[in-house]
Amino acid sequence: MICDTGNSEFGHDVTVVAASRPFQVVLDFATGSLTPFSASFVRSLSDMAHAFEDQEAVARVLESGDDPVIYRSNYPDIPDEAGHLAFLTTIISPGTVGSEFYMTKGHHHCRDSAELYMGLSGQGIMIMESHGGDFSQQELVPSAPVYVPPGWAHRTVNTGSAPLTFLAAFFGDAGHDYSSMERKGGFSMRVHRGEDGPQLRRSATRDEAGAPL
Ligand code: M6P
Ligand code: ZN
Repeated sequence: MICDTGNSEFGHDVTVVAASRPFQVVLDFATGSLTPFSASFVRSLSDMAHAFEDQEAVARVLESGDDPVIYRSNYPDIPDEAGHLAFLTTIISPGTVGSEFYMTKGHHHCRDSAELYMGLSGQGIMIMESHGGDFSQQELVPSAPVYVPPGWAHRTVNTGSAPLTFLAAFFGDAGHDYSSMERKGGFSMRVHRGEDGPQLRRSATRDEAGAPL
């Protein structure tokens, strides 16, 4: 369920399975595939160009005729209703736009509610920001699930040289709200490739206190 306009990936019909009876999927930790009951969607750079800070770098890539896949997600058809537990796998490609690592768009939930992330392969960082502007980061690696409390926007960043795959589970009626963070100018911090590894840098759209400029 999307409570924004302009994000239809979760809106299209998926007829692979109705979760009214117990079912099981086979999860491949290396590739993130969920079989046999899943549909998938892909987000390429052109689908989320504004998420990246360096707009000149975005333009250079797109004008060269390239439109790299930033991430893809696989999901079974679970109703977007209270009481259900939706889950997906997401695979973020390795790479950067300018110096900023490939990442998800990042969202709040329309109904503030928690989410659990479990790294499957690769390595990354989750950045999280509350409605009030508190910031938190956690590594996302296999064997160390990350709990995102209600009211915290969340974005996942691939800081490694291999694909980052993870599983996320959230309430069926949570919904995806992208525009709240966009209205603030995006997340207050961004993850860049630094000389000694991943480096967290304040977003150019935010002042020292994290307020939108
Ligand atoms: C995780 C979950 C999904 C989300 C996906 C991509 O798998 O949180 O709900 O859609 O990551 O994140 P986003 O939609 O913010 O780009
Ligand atoms: Zn979420």
